[in-house]
Amino acid sequence: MPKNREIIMKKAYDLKVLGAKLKERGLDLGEDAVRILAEETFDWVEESAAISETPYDDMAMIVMPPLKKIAFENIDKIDGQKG
Ligand SMILES: [Ca+2]
Repeated sequence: MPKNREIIMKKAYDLKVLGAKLKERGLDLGEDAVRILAEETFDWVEESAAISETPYDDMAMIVMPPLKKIAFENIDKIDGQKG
């Protein structure tokens, strides 16, 4: 599936835009699927940073807690219900 360049993001880290882009490419993910994807991706990045030789990803870990907080708050809004 080709990438859709028509969907424009106007608000930073807008998951609705990401969801729309993924749906256009054949991945129609609900809140639970997005949460699992985010949890595993964050874990994968953190585990990689811990064992990699470059110090740059270790520095990036400083922003992980607030980034994860923002991400999971937004993911919780996907189905329009709390939790
Ligand atoms: Ca929710």
